[in-house]
Amino acid sequence: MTKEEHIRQLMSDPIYAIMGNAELSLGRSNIDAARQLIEAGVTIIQYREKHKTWREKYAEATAIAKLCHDHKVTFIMNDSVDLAIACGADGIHVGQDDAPATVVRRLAGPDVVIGVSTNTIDEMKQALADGADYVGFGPMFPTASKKDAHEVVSDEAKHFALHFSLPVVTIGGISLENIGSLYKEGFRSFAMISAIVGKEDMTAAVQELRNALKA
Ligand code: TZP
Ligand code: MG
Repeated sequence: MTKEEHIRQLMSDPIYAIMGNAELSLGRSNIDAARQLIEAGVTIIQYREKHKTWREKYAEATAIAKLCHDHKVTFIMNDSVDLAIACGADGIHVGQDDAPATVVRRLAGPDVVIGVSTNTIDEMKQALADGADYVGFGPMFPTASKKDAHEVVSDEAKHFALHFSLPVVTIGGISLENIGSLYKEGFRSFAMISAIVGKEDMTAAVQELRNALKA
């Protein structure tokens, strides 16, 4: 798939699953989690593993990238540009403390999707100026999945995000109970850890989230 096709997928499928870190995934292996996510019909998967060695992540991410490519699933690597390039990821997602999108672009080339985590209006503007393809925006709600998460986004930032020129992927504390409220506010893309890989039956979890968006 081309970069444009991946971005289209990101804009048309509201569900963006983040996996990695077994303790957030009921102890599943990352390969099992990826396989189950693909079976559940997820089309955007981010690999976010904060504990393993580079070699371990490389081996795992290479296998998951292949699974994703075989199923036309967009595979995004969190944090690490070198891992993303090495395993053939479709995209790279960087935070405010990681390499800026300008540098990621220089290293990874024109064909990779770049996402940047943002919490404020200034961070969204900077991501756009730096050449990001989409922004992660949050936390929308309090979350236990990220120890150093920022405060929940302001109403002003939400308003800005709803009119922003880049695709906005909301994140942070999104659940079956509150995803509908974000949809009603106008948000169309939702990245989740606990509401998907934190559930025993991920197929049911994804289906319920999709149903909640239709309701
Ligand atoms: N970035 C901002 S909040 C967050 C990340 C990675 C955690 C999201 O996890 P959950 O379980 O969906 O709240
Ligand atoms: Mg990061």
